[in-house]
Amino acid sequence: MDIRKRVHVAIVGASGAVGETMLSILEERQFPLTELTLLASRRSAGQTRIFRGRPLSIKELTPESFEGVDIALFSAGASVSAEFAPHAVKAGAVVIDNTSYFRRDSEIPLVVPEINPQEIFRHKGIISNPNCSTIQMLLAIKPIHDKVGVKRIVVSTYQSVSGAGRSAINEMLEQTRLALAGENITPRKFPHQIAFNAIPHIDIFMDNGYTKEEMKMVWETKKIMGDDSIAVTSTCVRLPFVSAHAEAVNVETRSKITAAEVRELLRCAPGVELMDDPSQNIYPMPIKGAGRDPSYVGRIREDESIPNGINMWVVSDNLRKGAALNAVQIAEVLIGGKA
Ligand code: NAP
Ligand code: 3JM
Repeated sequence: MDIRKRVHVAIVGASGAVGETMLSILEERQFPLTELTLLASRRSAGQTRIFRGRPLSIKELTPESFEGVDIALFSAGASVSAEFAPHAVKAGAVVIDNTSYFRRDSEIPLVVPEINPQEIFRHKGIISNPNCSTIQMLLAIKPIHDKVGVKRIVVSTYQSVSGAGRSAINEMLEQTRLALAGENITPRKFPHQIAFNAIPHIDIFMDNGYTKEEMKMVWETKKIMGDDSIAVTSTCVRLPFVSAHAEAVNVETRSKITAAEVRELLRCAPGVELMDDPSQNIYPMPIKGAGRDPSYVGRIREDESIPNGINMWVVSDNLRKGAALNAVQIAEVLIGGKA
């Protein structure tokens, strides 16, 4: 791709929860476009979406969809990226991929622009966007790692249903209505009833007993931070609210840092907003994070069970910073704009 100020962008998965959020974010941030192409499966081809006040029609994704496209934002699932990202690259586009398909490939940059923007420019056609749970956690971890070194992270997530797509949101809302009416519930998207429940199972189970979502946090943390020595262990749980993920994050550091020092660091950390005043009942919650850009951090405390430890509570909108916004920020760096 030539480095130009205005570019032709394609969104693959434009009718989905992430794709529609990409559309809003490109509009909000006045992304410099020459053209916007919306792509999805045959199921939603022909539907329209409003962009900058005008209807744009969704086209069916084919191998030929990428002619003239400079940047292709993919969020239609791992198998779609596996099949179609190579066609986009062949046509000369840079792919920014929201799926897990390429994330562990050492040749492919895995980028959070506030943390490792320099990685963007070593791409060979594809740049991966990390998992939502990893992005929001690392925005809070990075300043601590730079200051005192992070040895080990123990994280438990409280993830909203929108992370599993539009059909998952609808299923949770419908199950809630059925449960309140005392009617039978048949799970479809989730392995169990999600309404009024907590499910410790996101993505598939791996041979080691962890879920793939949990392992993504382990693998992606090391790659993004460029430090294989950071130990990570994770438990990922799905909860019945629509938007934003929350995380209880325990960090063991290499040397001592106080809670006040962490607050000071995070007050001016890029992509982070401190929300930490227990005396006023102020701390992040999904209803505060939804629809907003930052990774909110609060409940910062010293872990009194070990010499060098910090506990914190991190909340961010999984469809925005966790997916669409991070991808658009990568595109902005690519074209030489703001990050
Ligand atoms: P979603 O609401 O279910 O939307 C899926 C989108 O993919 C729809 O636009 C759908 O089009 C399209 N699609 C599905 N199969 C297709 C095919 N064979 N060809 C073309 N388009 C196809 O899901 P979502 O929440 O937006 O998530 C989409 C993907 O983004 C996920 O599978 C995941 O890989 C990734 N994701 C990443 C993060 C992250 O943390 N970075 C977070 C959430 C999701 P139709 O309307 O035509 O079916
Ligand atoms: C978030 O098609 C798929 O297998 C997609 C599953 C998925 C992913 C993923 O693995 O790409 C759903 C929701 C993610 C993600 O960001 O890792």
